[in-house]
Amino acid sequence: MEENKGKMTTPDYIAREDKYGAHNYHPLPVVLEKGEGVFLWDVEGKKYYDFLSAYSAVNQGHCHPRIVKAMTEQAQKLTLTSRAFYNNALGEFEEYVTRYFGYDKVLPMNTGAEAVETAIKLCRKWAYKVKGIRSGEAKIIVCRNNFHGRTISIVSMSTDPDAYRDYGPYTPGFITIPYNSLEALEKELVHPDDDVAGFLVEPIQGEAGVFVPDDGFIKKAYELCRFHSVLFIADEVQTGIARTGKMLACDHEEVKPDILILGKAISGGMMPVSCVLANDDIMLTIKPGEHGSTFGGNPLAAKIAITALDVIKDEKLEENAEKMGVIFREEVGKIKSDMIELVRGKGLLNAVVIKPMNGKEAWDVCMTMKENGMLAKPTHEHIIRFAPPLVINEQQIRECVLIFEKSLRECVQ
Ligand code: IF1
Repeated sequence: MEENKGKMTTPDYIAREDKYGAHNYHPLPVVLEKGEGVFLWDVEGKKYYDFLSAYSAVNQGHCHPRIVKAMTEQAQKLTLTSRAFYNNALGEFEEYVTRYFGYDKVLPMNTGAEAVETAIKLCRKWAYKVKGIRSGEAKIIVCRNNFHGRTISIVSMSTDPDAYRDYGPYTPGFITIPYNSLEALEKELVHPDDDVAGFLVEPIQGEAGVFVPDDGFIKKAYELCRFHSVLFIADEVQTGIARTGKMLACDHEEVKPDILILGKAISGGMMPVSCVLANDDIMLTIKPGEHGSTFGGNPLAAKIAITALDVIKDEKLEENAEKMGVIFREEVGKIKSDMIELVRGKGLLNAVVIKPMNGKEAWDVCMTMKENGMLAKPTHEHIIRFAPPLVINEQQIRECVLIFEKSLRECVQ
C-alpha cells in the first residue's frame, strides 16, 4: 500500500513480489529505487556499482540526462500513433539509424526477441522470394548454447533445457551446430537440398557465459555464408552499441551482417526498442500488412533511440569500453585467489569463471559483492558476468576490482 511505503524494507518488497508475481526469476535480494550513471541505490539508501547494466541495456549509464530530456519532451507531445498513420519522428529515426549503421532500411520493433523473430521471418521470406527455396523448406543454422530470447520459435532453437523444456511443440526449420566451428558450418552449408537460408549467430555468446569465438571465426563464417548465398544474421542485441569496444562486435572483424539485429542499449534502457537492419534486396521482400507491431516505431521510442545513439558517439563510449575492458581483465588477472579459474571477454562484456571452494559458489561471491557495494549476477552456477555501464572511468574500474578481490577473500574465509 502506498501509505505504508515509508515503512517498507527490503524483505517486505521481496515478499510482495514473491506473493503477487510469477516466479520466473531468481533475483539477488536487493531492491533498487534509483540509478545514476554507473550507480544504483536500494530502498535502504545503500549505493552500489552496477555491473550488470540491465543485461547491457543501459550502456549509456542509468538515467542519462540527455536521454531523459529527449524522453520527457517527446512524452509530452506524442507517444504512439500506431503504424496506421505516419508520425514525424519515425522517419527521422529511420534515416538516422540506417546512416549510423550503413544499411538501406530498418524495421523497428520493441524487444530483442521480437527483433530476432523479425529477422527469422525476413530471412525465410527472402529464401522463398529471392533465393528460390521450395515453399516451407527454408532452414536456418543456429549455434549450440545460443540465447536469442524467450518466444516459442526462439526457444525451439535453444539447446538449454531450462529454456525449451515443456514448451513444445516446437517450431521446425532450425539446424544446430557447435559454436565457433567453421567445419560444422561448412558441412551444413553444402546441404544437398540447398535449402539453407540463413546463419543466425551471436558474435559473442552472452548467456552461454561470454564465450568469445576464435579470432577470424566471424569473418570466415560470413565469407562461407556469402559463398553459399546464405544470409549472415548477427544477433547484436547484447553485444551491440559499443559494449565490446566497437560499435558492433562484428566490427572487430570488419564484417557487415546481411541482417543486423539490435535491441537493449539502442534506447539506453529507457523503454523497449529494437530493430532489424538490412539492405533493400532483403528488406523489401516483406510487403505492407505482412509484419509489424502496435508499438514498433513509435515516436517516443524514435526520439529516445536517436539520442541514445548520439550519446554513444558523443561520449566515445566504444573507446572507453575498449580501454576499461583491458584494465579490468588485466587487474582481475592479477588477483591471487584460488576461486578465479579464468577471466574472458571483450570490451566491457566480461565473465569470470569461479571455482567453487569450501561450498562457496558464484552466487555466494555475488552476495558478498552486494554487501560490499557492487552488483553482479551469476550465470550457469560458476560464471559471473561483469558488464558495467560504459561510462565507467578508470578509478571506478580499479575500485571495483578491489571490491571483487575483497569479496573473494571474505567468501573463502
Ligand atoms: C532475461 C542472458 C543477457 C540476448 C540476445 C536476444 C535477446 C537477448 C543475444 C532477447 C536477451 C537477456 C534477456 C534476459 C537475460 C538476458 C541475458 F543472461 F540471457 F544472457 F543479456 F545477458 N538476443 N538477453 O542476450 O532480448 O527479448 O529480452 O529484449 O531475463 O531473459 P529481449
